[in-house]
Amino acid sequence: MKTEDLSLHKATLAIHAGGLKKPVFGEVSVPIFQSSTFSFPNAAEGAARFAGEDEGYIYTRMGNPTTRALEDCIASLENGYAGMGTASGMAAATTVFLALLQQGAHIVSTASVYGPTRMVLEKEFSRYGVKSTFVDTADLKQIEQALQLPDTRMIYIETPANPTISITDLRGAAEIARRHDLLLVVDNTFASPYLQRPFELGADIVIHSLTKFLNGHSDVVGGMIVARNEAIYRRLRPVLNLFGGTMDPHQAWLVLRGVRTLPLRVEKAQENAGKLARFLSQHRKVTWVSYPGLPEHPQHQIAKTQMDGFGAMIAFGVKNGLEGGKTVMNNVKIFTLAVSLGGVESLIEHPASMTHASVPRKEREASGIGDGLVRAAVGCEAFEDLRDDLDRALNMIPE
Ligand code: LCS
Repeated sequence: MKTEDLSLHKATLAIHAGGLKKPVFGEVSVPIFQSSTFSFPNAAEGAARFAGEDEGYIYTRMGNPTTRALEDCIASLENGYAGMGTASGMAAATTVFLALLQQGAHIVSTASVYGPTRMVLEKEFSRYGVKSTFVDTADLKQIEQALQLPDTRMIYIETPANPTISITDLRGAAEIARRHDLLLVVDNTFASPYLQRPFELGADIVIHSLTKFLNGHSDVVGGMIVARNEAIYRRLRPVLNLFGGTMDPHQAWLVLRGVRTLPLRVEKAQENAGKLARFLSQHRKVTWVSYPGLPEHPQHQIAKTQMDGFGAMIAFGVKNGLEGGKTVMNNVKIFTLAVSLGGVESLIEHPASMTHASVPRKEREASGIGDGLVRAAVGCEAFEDLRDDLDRALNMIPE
């Protein structure tokens, strides 16, 4: 499926990967093939496409040229075999669970994952007999201890994790998965393939919420599953097509447009984030900062070896806990108080009452998501303006 020259730099592939195999008019941008169905030149050809003997398109839920261009692009950036566009990041995660976990199966996952990823396993997949255990996967021993062999079939890691920004050693997790014949699935949303490529570290499946850095403009919801090899792809694709959580071509086109500037946006946003993390760690109203680029981050060394940069997400605590956090969120003017991340604009939010409110308090606190945690998704504005904005809002916290 891969047709790209993978020896090229990711910054080049982000711009060039995933064109049409046969341009129609020599167009430079991939067109939007806004067609639900595709005609067959004759009945034999229609039958051949359904039999999988001919690669031509049939029906957009089963494949579309614009969506395919994005799938090829992300698969190239990840060094994977093939991508599968999904309606959202949640559709990517749930398709992987649907396809690969049967009744009685058990999954071990990062405690600090995106709240709905945890909830869909604990509340929904549990109704079908799928068991799940959430541990601090930054500590590899906890993964090993949580295994319920032979029922455990999958290790599902989010790194950097949402919202604690803790880092899991992917090579170590892959070693555990290989030793016990388990699948390693990595949610690579926070890093993006520009900063981290889990297949190179031993993962079997990578998923993304494209809504974030890959699209980058806070105007699309979408997801992607990338398979390491053909065998895994063949287990996933029919399930995605049958359950129907597939991507629309217009959605794919917008994300493809966003991906073309991924390297520029990520470089700028993480430069801002690195400077802001240092600024916050010295601010007298800030009690702690979690950013993998800071030497005091507990997994700083692992982040250095498995990532090409430290990303643009920061978690921090302020004096007066939640009340202090509310003062900051209600008084910023350039940061926008909103969930999501990875857009060119900087956002700020409170996970315990927003993105992770669906996780019961006890589990939330055990996962390191205290009421005082504020999450900043740093964008591409001028650093000085972001710094002054946070400084002014922080200084409004009473002594
Ligand atoms: N994985 C991660 C790491 C995420 O952060 C999100 C969404 C998803 C998967 C789900 O993707 P979606 O279906 O929304 O495209 N994270 C969000 C967040 O932190 N704030 O708002 C959404």
